[in-house]
Amino acid sequence: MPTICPQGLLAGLRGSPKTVPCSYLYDKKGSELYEQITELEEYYPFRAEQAILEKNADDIVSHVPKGSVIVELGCGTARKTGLLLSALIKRDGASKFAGIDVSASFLEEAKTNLMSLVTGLKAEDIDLVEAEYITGLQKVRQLHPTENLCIMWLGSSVGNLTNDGAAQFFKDMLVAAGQKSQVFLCTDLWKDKKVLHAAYHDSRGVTEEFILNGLRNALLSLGLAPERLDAAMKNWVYEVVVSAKMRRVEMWVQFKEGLEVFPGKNGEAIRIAPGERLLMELSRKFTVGDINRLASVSGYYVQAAWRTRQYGVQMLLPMQ
Ligand code: AVI
Repeated sequence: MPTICPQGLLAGLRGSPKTVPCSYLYDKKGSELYEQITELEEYYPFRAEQAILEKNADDIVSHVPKGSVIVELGCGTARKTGLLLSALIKRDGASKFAGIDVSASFLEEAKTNLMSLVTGLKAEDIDLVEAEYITGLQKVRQLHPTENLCIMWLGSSVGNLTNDGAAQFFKDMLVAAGQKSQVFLCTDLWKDKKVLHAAYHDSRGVTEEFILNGLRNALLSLGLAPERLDAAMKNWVYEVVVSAKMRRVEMWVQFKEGLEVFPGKNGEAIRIAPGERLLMELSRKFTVGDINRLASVSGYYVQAAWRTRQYGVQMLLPMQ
């Protein structure tokens, strides 16, 4: 999870359409709601990824050179990572892991989970790096100057970046990790619009609560009083748009009544007009062509892939 960035928020709220950085979605309540989302009937990506990892763990790790360090971006509680670490330990007798996350408590939880889930994993083979992803990768590279780094990015989180944002991120990753690295990238695939809509507009309203909570966090951080916010929230309407043209799900909030926010003490007013819609999150859904293009524009190629009709995981290697 990226850290809160007030400049990013102000820039987003002054843009058109207005946007909010996704970091505001993941406070304590937001992280708990996201965990609930992963268990929803309609939210298939979590289970689709898990099924591929369970079925193919041995084959996937056959593409990871012996002695590699498994690095996980945004490891959270590392619920799925254990599958690949166990497969590596079965093959090599040992495995090294470095988790990168901005939350110290998630990192500790990840370590506890992995130690109980993965037989044979040693505490001294686990590094916990509390940092943003790229800074964290630089630190892991310093800790392991010569080893191959297998960078795991699970959960299709790449889908929450724009096309250009993702390409830049992959380029930065390559600079930070160097040529002796590989990326294990998980991506949700483009599919039936109804399935996508339901996944982000679930019948229990958990995703709606997650998105509205993120917007509340953002406006709270600008100094809006909690009581005023709670009253204003009654006029917010959650909307999901599935765009076939952009191959993405867009999560919007429409304001039935306008709202004026003065950031800080003397900040220039931000005005949200009645009826205006604010883009809270986008979740891109990929085709195989999209994945190949993302890899090639950022200096990688797809070495191997494991895909179902719903979901894809792939191993990317730097082009030499
Ligand atoms: C974290 N990320 C990949 C989730 C997704 O599916 O885009 C976030 C999410 N937002 C609403 N539901 C899930």
